[in-house]
Amino acid sequence: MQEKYSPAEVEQAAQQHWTESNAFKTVENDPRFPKGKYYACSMLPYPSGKLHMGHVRNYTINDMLARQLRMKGYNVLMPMGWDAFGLPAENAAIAYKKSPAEWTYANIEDMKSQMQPLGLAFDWSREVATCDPDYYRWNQWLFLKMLEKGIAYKKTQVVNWDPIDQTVLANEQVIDGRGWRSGAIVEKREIPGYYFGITQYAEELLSSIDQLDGWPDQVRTMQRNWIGKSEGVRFAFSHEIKDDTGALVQDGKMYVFTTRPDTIMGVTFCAVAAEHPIATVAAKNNAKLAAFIEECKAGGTTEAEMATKEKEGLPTGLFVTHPLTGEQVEVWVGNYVLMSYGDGAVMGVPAHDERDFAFAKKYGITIKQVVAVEGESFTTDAWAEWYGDKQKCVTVNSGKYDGLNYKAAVDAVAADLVAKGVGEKKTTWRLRDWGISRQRYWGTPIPIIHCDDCGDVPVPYEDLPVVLPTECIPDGSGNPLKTHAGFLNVPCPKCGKSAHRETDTMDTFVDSSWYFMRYTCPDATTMVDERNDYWMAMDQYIGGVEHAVLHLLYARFWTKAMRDMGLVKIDEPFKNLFTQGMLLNESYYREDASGKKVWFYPNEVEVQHDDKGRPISASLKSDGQPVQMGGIEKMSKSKNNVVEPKDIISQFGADTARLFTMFAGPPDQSAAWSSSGVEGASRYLRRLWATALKFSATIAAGVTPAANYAADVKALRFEVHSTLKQIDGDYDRLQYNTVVSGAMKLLNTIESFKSEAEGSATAMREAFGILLRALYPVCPHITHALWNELGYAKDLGGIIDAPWPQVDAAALVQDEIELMVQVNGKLRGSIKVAKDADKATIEAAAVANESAARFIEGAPKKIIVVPGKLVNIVV
Ligand code: ANZ
Ligand code: ZN
Repeated sequence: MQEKYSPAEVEQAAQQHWTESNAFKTVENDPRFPKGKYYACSMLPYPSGKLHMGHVRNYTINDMLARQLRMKGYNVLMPMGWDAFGLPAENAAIAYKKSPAEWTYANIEDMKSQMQPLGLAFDWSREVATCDPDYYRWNQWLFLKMLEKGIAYKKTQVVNWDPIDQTVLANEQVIDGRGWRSGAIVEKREIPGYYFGITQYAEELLSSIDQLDGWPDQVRTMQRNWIGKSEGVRFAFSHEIKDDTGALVQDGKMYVFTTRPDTIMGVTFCAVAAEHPIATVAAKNNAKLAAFIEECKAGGTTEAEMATKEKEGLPTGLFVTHPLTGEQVEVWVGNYVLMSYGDGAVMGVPAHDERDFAFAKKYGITIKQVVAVEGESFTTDAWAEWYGDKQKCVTVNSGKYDGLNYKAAVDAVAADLVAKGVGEKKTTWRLRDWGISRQRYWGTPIPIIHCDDCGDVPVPYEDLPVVLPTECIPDGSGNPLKTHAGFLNVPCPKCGKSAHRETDTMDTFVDSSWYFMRYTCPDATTMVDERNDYWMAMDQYIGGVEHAVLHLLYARFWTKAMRDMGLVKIDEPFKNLFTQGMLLNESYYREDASGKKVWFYPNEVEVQHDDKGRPISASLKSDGQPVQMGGIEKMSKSKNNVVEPKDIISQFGADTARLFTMFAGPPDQSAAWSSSGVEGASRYLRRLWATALKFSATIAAGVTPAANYAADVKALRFEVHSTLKQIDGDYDRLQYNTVVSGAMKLLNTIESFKSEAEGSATAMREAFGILLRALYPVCPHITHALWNELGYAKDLGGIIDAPWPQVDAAALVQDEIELMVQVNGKLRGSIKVAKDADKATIEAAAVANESAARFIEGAPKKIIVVPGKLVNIVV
């Protein structure tokens, strides 16, 4: 055995062994694994080219899970792939004048080579890159199937249009209303696009969230809110408002949707969205209103923007009739009314809707209370929460509806509206159909051919895939497919006349909606085959909480659509979801003359601490002058606080990098990088090596079973098995930081064990074998080496498939137990007594305890024994 731990040698040898033995190749129904399949997968990365420590943390979580479950007898699948289409590749192409394909494939190679030294147990034979025609042909295939089934369809959509670059912009490319590259004022344009009818699945997507009990509650709530089911009433205000042609606008009915029909007698105005037909009519002869409408249309329309924006509006001078009171109600245009929700119009009840309240206060509109809560008083001075609390409310000032609770009032109002033929109960959803058309080059081509005679013709199945030309170098001005004759010009599949291909490509969320199924059968000649039935549903999915809504919802929808086509048998793709936390790091900066922040690498900086070890100031090592402490921030290139895995690996080895990222904190929470933490992890592994060396002869001698264990050996076994029990529980909960602290405790216990009494060698061999296996999923290389060096492999085979150690219940039975001794409730010492000692013996031992005795004068008043825990002496 080598005297000194050399991570580079150890890791190289272990990885070579795994590669040569094809150790991570997974096959279905592998008879070596009696417990059956377990599919554990990390969300696939975007191949940016750079692997960062955050990736290391995520993949180590995945790797620990996979390696431990394999030892427990599961057939574990852990694949990896690349989310390879998308905008950054096009931007890089513009910057470097390279095709997105070249850039992407080079990055994949590069990132893979940065992943390899980490020793992750990926089955690379199942690698998928979503930009590969063998993959995206099935996006196209399922798109065509969805068209056939009416799940996919075409309609016009409003997009951000950059008039200089002649291109559609994603929301994040619009900065302060201007194109990110051209600086041109962005226009909203209506253009045709394809949609997936995810709303057809809204009810099921919502109700089956209840079954996803292996998902974090937070994510389930976010999904529920995103789907946003609202139950209420839809009804019409009648009116005489006419358009230019003299026709009644919307047949004289202005529909609204409300979740509070119980407040209908409190309506004092109505508000419509800027795009509503009544707003259009009113703006004809009203320049001020027309300008306001234009302003509203240009502004952002995200939920967040709507919620925070100052409520503004203008009256239209037009009136509608209240269906129950017959009163005339003025219509306003309000910037908080969304055209895309409900009917784009609301009944304004300022007393009980917070937005209407703010609006009415601002414009002096009447506020009329129509519901009350016992014991609460109403004023129009300021908004109070209870004004909107429907569950507690009873109707007041509402004529024939007075005195009803929420449900009764809703039923009564709805019944009257139904009787008048102007409304009914209705469920409204926030969820919208998924627009998948992107006017972009680097994505899956939408398999449609446009023919002047036949219209939009689906590409015949046998002509798939529609291959994306890979040689284009976009220059930022529009989609290069639009001028690519070879791609564009094709005969119409129906009539044979010359026609042209659709040049839009699919949203990259399509790619990530099912890649995890393709891993199960990457070479299948159909979209998926029976291997997918074996592996899916996935047992554990691991990824960032930033995907809590869109990606996970799309993947759930896609799975249900595939199920309805008979392609899969499952209803939900992911049984368990784990959302890992981010890795953060200190940041340091100085402001230059212009006030711009210049950031320094943490290792260029010396930090001064106070006597409690808290950082108080920092200075630059090179000039000794102070720098500002920027706090602990997400690792980011712009703040110079990124730590590169390759630097840590070359200095300390992959096992240290992995150990640190797991020890840094609970995996589902963010954790801070710390150089001293990394050094600590490295020291621990050197100690592990040294301890193995020190005890190697004892461990070798320990192969013979012991007939009996001396008392101090029993104490060792008690420590080891109770720690193992803790570690087992932590593995089950993916609480890997305390797995590491358990392993640290085990090493301390082993290191300080000096006995040569009966059974000591056997117990030592057992203890070290448990430590190595407990630590193997975190640090697979060093434990692989020591397992072999210390001779465990002779009995148990390589550590990769060694049986997971069992807690020996007998070792947990203690002959002696420790009890805390308190005097007047204050902890003063502890005693060891026989496990079955009687009360008198315990009391005598407690009173005799030296450290407690110092606080006792004369005879104690009372002694209380809490069995198994403590003795309290009252004096
Ligand atoms: C009157 C009312 C009184 C309302 C009250 C609420 C409280 P959720 O729960 O999100 O579905 N609303 C309807 N259509 C709208 C639109 N296009 N843009 C903005 N707001 C709209 O919200 C439903 C409520 O949002 C509806 O119920 C309506 O205001 C408003 F005390 O009607 B309510
Ligand atoms: Zn045709």
